[in-house]
This record gives sequence, C-alpha cells and structure tokens, in this order.
Amino acid sequence: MEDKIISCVRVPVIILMIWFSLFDGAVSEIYDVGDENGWNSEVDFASWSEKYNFTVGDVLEFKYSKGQHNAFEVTESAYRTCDTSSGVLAKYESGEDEVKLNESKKYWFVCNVSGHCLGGMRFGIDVKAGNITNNSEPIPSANSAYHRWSLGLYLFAFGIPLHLFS
Ligand SMILES: *[C@@H]1O[C@H](CO)[C@@H](O)[C@H](O)[C@H]1NC(C)=O
Ligand SMILES: *[C@@H]1O[C@H](CO)[C@@H](O)[C@H](O)[C@H]1NC(C)=O
Ligand SMILES: *[C@@H]1O[C@H](CO)[C@@H](O)[C@H](O)[C@H]1NC(C)=O
Ligand SMILES: *[C@@H]1O[C@H](CO)[C@@H](O)[C@H](O)[C@H]1NC(C)=O
Ligand SMILES: *[C@@H]1O[C@H](CO)[C@@H](O)[C@H](O)[C@H]1NC(C)=O
Ligand SMILES: [Cu+2]
Repeated sequence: MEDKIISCVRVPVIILMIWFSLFDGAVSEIYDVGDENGWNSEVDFASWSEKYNFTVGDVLEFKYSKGQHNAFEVTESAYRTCDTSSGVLAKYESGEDEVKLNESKKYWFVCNVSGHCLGGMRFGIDVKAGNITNNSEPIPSANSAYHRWSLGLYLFAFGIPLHLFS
C-alpha cells in the first residue's frame, strides 16, 4: 500500500516536472516595442509598457529607422530626468535592436535623440524571474507562471485518486 501511494504521488510529480521544463525555461517571448508602430515619437510607451508582463529571457525588439532614433538602457534617474550625461547602461542604435532581458530587475529605456525622451520615447518595465522551482510560493505577478502552477496542482490533486482506483 505504501509503495502504491508513493508511486501514485510520483507520477503526477513527474508530469509536473516535465510540464515545467517544457514551458518554463523554453518559452521566451519577443516583444516589439510599440507593437506594430515600432519605436518612434508617435507611440505612448508608458501605456505600451503596461500591456505586458515581462519575464527573464524575454526579448525586446526596438524597430526604427537607423539614425532617427536609438535605444539606451539607462538608470532610473536618467530615465526620470532624460539626462543621459550619466547613467547609460547600454546603447542600441542599429534600427533593429534585440535586447534580451537577462535579469530580474527594473529596466529603463530612453531614446537619446534630442528631445525624444522628454517627448515620450521612454519607458520602464519590471522584469520578473518567472521562477517557481524555488519551492516557495509562486510569484503572484508572474501571471503565466501562476497558471502553470495551478494546472500542476490540478494534475497533482487528480493524479492521486486516479491511480488509487486503477
Ligand atoms: C544576455 O545574455 C546573452 C547570453 O548570455 C548575451 O549574449 C547578451 O548580451 C545579454 N544581454 C544583455 C542585454 O546583457
Ligand atoms: C545623447 O544625446 C546628446 C545630445 O542630445 C549627446 O550630446 C550625447 O553625446 C548623447 N549620449 C550618448 C552616450 O551618445
Ligand atoms: C530560477 O531560480 C534559480 C534559483 O533561485 C536561479 O538559479 C535561476 O537562475 C532562476 N531562473 C530564472 C529563469 O530566473
Ligand atoms: C528561494 O527564495 C528565497 C526567498 O524568496 C530566497 O531567500 C532563497 O535564497 C531562494 N533559494 C534559492 C535556492 O534560490
Ligand atoms: C500581468 O500580471 C498581472 C498581475 O498578476 C495580471 O493582473 C495581468 O492580467 C497580467 N497581464 C498580462 C497581459 O498577462
Ligand atoms: Cu527617438
């Protein structure tokens, strides 16, 4: 009986682990900054940046005419003041810049072409770890991770009775 219970518990756990390994590490989203409008002065990036939940491994793609704009990753204070005389962490200026969000932290981006930052070409995002392997509670703001967690619990809960009666 004890053996049976252990094996009944083990199967859903294995399903859970496969589920996580398939969908947690592997899925990374690519976000076009400004969606189909791209990175330019017409877009409200404060609103854009609130449309999505970003997790580590996701990629931001800045698309614009090379030379007309650029994308600088800056510190929060450079973002707030639009003063890039200090606080520039990375510069992207190819016109098709892919920025991989490698870290769980706040990222701040501005366009350093004169006047564009103050004109609205700036945004900040809070990149979450999207990580539930650390046995503590799921990170509530990592929305998709939470759903995976719920499904895992679901499988777990129904896995045991299924196997007991089979
Ligand atoms: C993220 O990590 C990859 C590989 O580890 C590296 O090539 C890339 O430059 C990093 N991106 C940033 C923005 O640091
Ligand atoms: C940012 O733009 C200003 C002019 O708007 C320029 O003086 C400065 O050199 C630029 N910063 C960098 C790091 O390219
Ligand atoms: C998940 O958490 C572990 C340990 O806390 C960490 O080493 C790993 O880098 C994290 N993975 C991601 C994608 O954040
Ligand atoms: C798990 O998370 C806790 C708190 O969030 C942290 O203190 C701990 O170092 C983490 N463990 C690992 C293995 O990353
Ligand atoms: C982002 O996460 C928040 C908090 O978990 C959630 O309310 C919201 O619906 C999520 N947004 C998207 C686009 O997934
Ligand atoms: Cu610009």
